[in-house]
Amino acid sequence: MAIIEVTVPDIGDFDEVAVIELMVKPGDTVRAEQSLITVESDKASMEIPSSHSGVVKELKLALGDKVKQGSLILMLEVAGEAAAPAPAAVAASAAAPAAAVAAPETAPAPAPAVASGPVEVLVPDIGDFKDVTVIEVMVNVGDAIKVEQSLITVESDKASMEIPSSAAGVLKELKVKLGDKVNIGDLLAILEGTVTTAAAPAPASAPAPAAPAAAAAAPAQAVADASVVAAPAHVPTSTPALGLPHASPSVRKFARELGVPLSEVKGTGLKGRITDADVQSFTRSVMSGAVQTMAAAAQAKSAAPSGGDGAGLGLIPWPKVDFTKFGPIERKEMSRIKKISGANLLRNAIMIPAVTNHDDCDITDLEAFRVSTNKENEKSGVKVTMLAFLIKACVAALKKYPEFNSSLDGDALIYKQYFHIGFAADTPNGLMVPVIKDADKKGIYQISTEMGELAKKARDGKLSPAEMSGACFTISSLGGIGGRYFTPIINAPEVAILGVCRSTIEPIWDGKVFQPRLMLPLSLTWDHRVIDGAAAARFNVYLGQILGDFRRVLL
Ligand code: CAO
Repeated sequence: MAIIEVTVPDIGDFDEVAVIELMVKPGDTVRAEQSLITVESDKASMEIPSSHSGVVKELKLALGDKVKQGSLILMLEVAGEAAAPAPAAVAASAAAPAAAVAAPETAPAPAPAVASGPVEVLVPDIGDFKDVTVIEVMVNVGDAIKVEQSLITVESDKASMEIPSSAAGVLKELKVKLGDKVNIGDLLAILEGTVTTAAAPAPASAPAPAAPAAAAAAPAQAVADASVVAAPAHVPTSTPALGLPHASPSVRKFARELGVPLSEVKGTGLKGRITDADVQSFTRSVMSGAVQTMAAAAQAKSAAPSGGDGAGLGLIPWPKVDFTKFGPIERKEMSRIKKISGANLLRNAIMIPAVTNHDDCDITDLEAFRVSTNKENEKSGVKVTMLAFLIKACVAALKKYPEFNSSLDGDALIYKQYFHIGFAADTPNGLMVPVIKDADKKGIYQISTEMGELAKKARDGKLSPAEMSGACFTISSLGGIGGRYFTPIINAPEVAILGVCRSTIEPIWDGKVFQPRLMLPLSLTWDHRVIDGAAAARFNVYLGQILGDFRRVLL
């Protein structure tokens, strides 16, 4: 073990930028390239990654501190004697956005060129960044644009930055929209009227190589022709930020994942900066009905006159009732697990077009086999459960119908070639879903044993994140409790979940007489974007056939 200093890598000409977020604390284990802090100038923010993997021993800076290249971030305990140097790629990627922003500070003031439009404004050199996403469009067609006025904000997973206009004029056409991916040289906007462009600084004065200024890249001829100019990467520190809520890229990403409109979140961080905790507390307020998003309020308003007929997602506010008017009450905060699972369940219920198929399957023979096996094994102590058989049967069905073992990734499907099965466990603190990894490679005894251990850990609140992650498909069994059918909610990004209720003896017609058979009710919920109704029915039928006669797995 060795203790090393982790310092701010080369972040271009960025000097004295403020630390606006600490993303790790002493005792945390960090990976190389994991973000440690976020720094921000008035136009760009970026996350500074760790050069090594290790355990954080001591943080050497605080919120609000100003840092530059070489500033000490923290002390890290790393494996081995000597510390390897920071990987070049890490420093380079951290340096890229800063370089693009700060580069032209060293360029001499260019003489403006005047032309009559139209003029194309291109994306300037934004360092090593490729395919960055447009997360904000800051201007509208018809706006009078000033030179260096910010037009859009782009964001990678590590940094966000505003892209300014290289020219002044009236915005005739915007060539990008929210969510587009852009690269250097892409057409951003067309200006018209009398267009003043920032002239290219002499190439010799452009700082190289980490920070090639875009303005330097704009060919002088193009300026003279008044046809194409790249927006300068230069962002004057005096230009105020326009409208974009203050938050780091990771907070923005988090908010986007939860569908939280950042513009409505009050920041409690340094200088009103929005933190992860602010996004979480906003989500909680919306969930509890204490706060309504503007979009929901607007929709509710527009839906109200027609009687709230469900147009769009026009939700009326959550009812606010003074329960004490009706009788004595006690208020109790929900557990942390309930709050977290509640947010996930809500998203999954709203975002997935889910359908549930109900079916019954005959487990008379399987239950007889299970009971006799448990009798034989009474001394060994391993109790075989129905759920273990269900897990094995589901693995067989997932193999036969692989789309049930997939996840949506944009317009593509990821087919998993492993079979990790989650099972819902009822705990005093709320619902948890431990995962049996590689269930296809394990026998019924091993699955039963692991399930018992995981369920105990869940009840004791001792499950690790790894033991709850990676599931391909989930089973929710209420068989030990009762009930007939229910409609389980899919655990995204999985695409299906099996609900199981209590088996009962039913009279089943065998063609001649009614036979008493033990029937297990199954409720399969599936994502209709991925799975068709016919496939779902086939999956359930096949599952029933296997549970009816496990020898079918061998066919
Ligand atoms: N039909 C009839 N009896 C059943 C059955 C079924 N489908 N499934 C289980 N049983 C029986 C068991 O055989 C056991 O009986 P014995 O004690 O006589 O052997 C008894 O019910 C209790 O079983 P169990 O629930 O303790 O064990 P399990 O393996 O079936 O389930 C676990 C384990 C962790 C899944 C379960 O304890 C649990 O937490 N279930 C709740 C899951 C849940 O909350 N789902 C809802 C999610 S959606 O909100």
